[in-house]
Amino acid sequence: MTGRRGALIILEGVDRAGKTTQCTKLVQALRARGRAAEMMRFPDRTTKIGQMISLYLEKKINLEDHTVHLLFSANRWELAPLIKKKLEQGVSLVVDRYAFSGVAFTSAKPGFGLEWCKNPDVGLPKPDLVLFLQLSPAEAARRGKFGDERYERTDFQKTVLQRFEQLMKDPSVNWQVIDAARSIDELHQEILRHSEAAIEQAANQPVAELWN
Ligand code: Z5A
Repeated sequence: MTGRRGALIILEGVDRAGKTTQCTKLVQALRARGRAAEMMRFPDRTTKIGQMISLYLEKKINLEDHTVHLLFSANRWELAPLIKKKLEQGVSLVVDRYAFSGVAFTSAKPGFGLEWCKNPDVGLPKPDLVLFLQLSPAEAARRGKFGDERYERTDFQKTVLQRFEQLMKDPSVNWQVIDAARSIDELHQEILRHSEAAIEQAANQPVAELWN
């Protein structure tokens, strides 16, 4: 690798925690500071696999639970070469959901263990920073009702949060828990501070493999 690489920064969190809002603001702020930065999101609904996932989330088609888990993972793998290329070109990527959502959502379904759920994503580009936007169900409810998509139900989201909490115990991942109940700007300042530190730290290291 020649030159400084970009950092892989992931935003995770429960429904309506403000991930998309913060990803957009973070990319704008990094660019304003002269850093190369781009946003990505998972699922990426623009690819063939992503279109199938989108139909599933919109409840227009049904898919067997193992199958859809593998499709979410395949959606990340199909973009993994692009992620690596951008990072090596010095572009920092700010990503709205990643493998952690994949594991948390599937393992919230009956009969799915964390380890099985993690396996398909083992070896993906490893994030340099995972920001978990923490928001209580009551506070999330104040930000509006759930939409009509699959998984947008209070009981299911509570189990998803428990699974995220299990994943956050893994010290091999650089988790930072952010109290998302504050104003958009307060949150943004904290997220920017963590991101700047991660970008500096990642600059001279090779891209590692997740859960390997
Ligand atoms: N899924 C999966 O099963 N497996 C996988 O591998 C992956 C995903 C990757 C994708 O949904 C679904 O797929 C998701 C997980 C599953 N299912 N669920 N639930 P998506 O990515 O298309 O959409 P989303 O992630 O569910 O969006 P969201 O969670 O609803 O929103 P958000 O990005 O966290 O929040 P936002 O859009 O930025 O803000 C929500 C509202 O709150 C909005 O009106 C904002 O103006 C407001 N907001 C934001 N921040 C604040 C603050 N600080 N104060 C007050 N109001 C705020």
